[in-house]
Amino acid sequence: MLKKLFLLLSLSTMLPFGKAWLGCYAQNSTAGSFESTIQPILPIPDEVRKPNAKQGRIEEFKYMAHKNGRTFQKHARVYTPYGYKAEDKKTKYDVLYLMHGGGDKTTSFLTPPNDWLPLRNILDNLIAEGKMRPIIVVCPTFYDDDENIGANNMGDAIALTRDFHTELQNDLIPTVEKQYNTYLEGTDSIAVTKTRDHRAYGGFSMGALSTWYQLAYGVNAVKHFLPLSGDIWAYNEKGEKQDAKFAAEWMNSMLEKSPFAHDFEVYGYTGTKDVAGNPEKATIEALHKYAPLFRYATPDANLRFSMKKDGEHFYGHINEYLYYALPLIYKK
Ligand code: FER
Repeated sequence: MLKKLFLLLSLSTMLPFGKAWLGCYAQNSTAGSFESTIQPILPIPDEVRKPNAKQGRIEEFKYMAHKNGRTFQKHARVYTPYGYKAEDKKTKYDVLYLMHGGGDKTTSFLTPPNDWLPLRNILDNLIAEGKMRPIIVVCPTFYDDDENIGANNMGDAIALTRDFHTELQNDLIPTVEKQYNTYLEGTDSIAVTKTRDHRAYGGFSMGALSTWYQLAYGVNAVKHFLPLSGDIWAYNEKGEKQDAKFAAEWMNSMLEKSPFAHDFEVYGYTGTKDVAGNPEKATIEALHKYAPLFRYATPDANLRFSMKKDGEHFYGHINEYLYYALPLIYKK
């Protein structure tokens, strides 16, 4: 039985890589600028950067959160695809939750500055071109709300990302998935678990950390995971951050407790010039080596990983990763 883990204020340690790992890379690298174990990676087509005529909508969604004996209002951004009709209750949609990075907010993924590759254009274009099923995207915040970001330091952010799975399960999923046309029937944990195949969770940087913690603590609620530029932060009982091997073994021991230990999938992405690049690579390598519940580079893989050459730590590149990943999860 694993002792309770404590979280510390510290950034990830860079770890060296063995030859076997690099060999695995060379084998899977492609002519494009993106190394992948998933599929050949082509440059992002220019059309995808432009708005499609068939555009989805982005709305503000308000809900009540319950935390540490407090009840308070929070909000999230919700993308509904082109053609979504609130009154058509028979057409149901899968839901992707996307968590922002440290110091960011609910608008960071869906409405970033215009010069970044906008996620909404990617979604509109992939859906209009028939490359993926239409889905609903929900962008919440692990902070108490967008307004209080400045009140939280990095130490808070680690605890907030670790604990967000409780709010997702108890407050956000039951409200947002009842308001919108999704597969959720009922609001209790059994109803949430029953529909986990229709739910994905991803995030950037500290949002990627929240994704790893969602996998560790909340795999019963979610099946598909997208850690984008972030590694697993795991700690010993003294609160000291441990290496990737420890983190991988910790993750495996957490998953072993779930009936869904054999029913989840991870799509990890990062970039070679990203501060999280080597740390996430080390995490994936360690999961492959030390976490038997993860199958990497096998025909039945549930762990996939790609690195964009020269990819950096910002949403413009992160959104490119979603362009590749979403059609894999939401096959037509
Ligand atoms: C990482 C590198 C950087 C990571 C998170 C960060 C969870 C976050 C940095 C920041 O918010 O300043 O590997 O993994």
